[in-house]
Amino acid sequence: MTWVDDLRQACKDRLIGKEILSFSKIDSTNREARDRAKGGAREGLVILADSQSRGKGRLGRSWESPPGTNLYLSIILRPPVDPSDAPQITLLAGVAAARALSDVSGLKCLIKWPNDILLRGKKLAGILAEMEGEGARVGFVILGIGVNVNWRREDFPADLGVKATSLRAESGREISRAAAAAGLLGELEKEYTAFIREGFSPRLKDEWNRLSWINGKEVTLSLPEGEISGRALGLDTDGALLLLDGKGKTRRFIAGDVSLRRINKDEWETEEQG
Ligand code: BT5
Repeated sequence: MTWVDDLRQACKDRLIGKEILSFSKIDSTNREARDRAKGGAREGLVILADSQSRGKGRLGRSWESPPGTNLYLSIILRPPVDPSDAPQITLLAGVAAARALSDVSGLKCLIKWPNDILLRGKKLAGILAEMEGEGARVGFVILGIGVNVNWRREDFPADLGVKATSLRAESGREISRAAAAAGLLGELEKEYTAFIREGFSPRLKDEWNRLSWINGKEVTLSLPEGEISGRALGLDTDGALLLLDGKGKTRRFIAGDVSLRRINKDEWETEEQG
């Protein structure tokens, strides 16, 4: 993959992407990154693949990963934070991805809590952050991101047709994978280093709320004990999602515990039951 050399050039002086391992085919970049992290690989290592045979989503779901067209990458992070703060990594990655993908395409990409990037209401990218604890500390986080870049609509599997999209399908033009990946890793570097310095800052919270697709919408969350519906109010100061329930009570939810199941009855269900 020659475009990976351009990406390496763009990332050579950064923490994230200083070293990039590229595979033409792999089962899952998250699996590979996890194995390498366990073996002591340094923070910032990026595992990239042209295609995946077992790309992972959350809760045992899968990620469609055809060759020659999209981005599939995983980053090893070693944040010095409590495990309870690890879900904030997904939130900062959402901000970074929405901004980078908007910049490279000129189209407005938004975040659907907790881990999707949407373009015109359809899923453009997904984030999968997997944490490994070391006692009371985070040992490492594998931050995996899949982005549909040049995937043609006619090549989407039938079941994704109505709910997924790609940068090319929406912009009508080919987008450089090197440019998309360099922008994405660059924004992640900015947000991650700020997070290490400042924690989950008011600036990051405000930025997330500005890029949120669900704020103000009626949503249904799937919890282990059942479903709860209400109006999404946006993130709280610590990154919890605030939901105004039917009784007028504001409730808080942490990404990672729950998934968003429905946005209004007339819109497509955004997630299958896990
Ligand atoms: C996610 O899961 O959205 C996280 C996806 C993370 C994928 C990256 S690729 C690089 C790295 N290595 C991995 O092995 N994984 C990460 P979730 O919220 O569970 O969404 C999964 C659902 O999205 C599926 O059940 C489908 O409905 C849908 N889906 C699958 N493939 C898709 C695609 N390419 N584009 C849009 N939607 C897709």
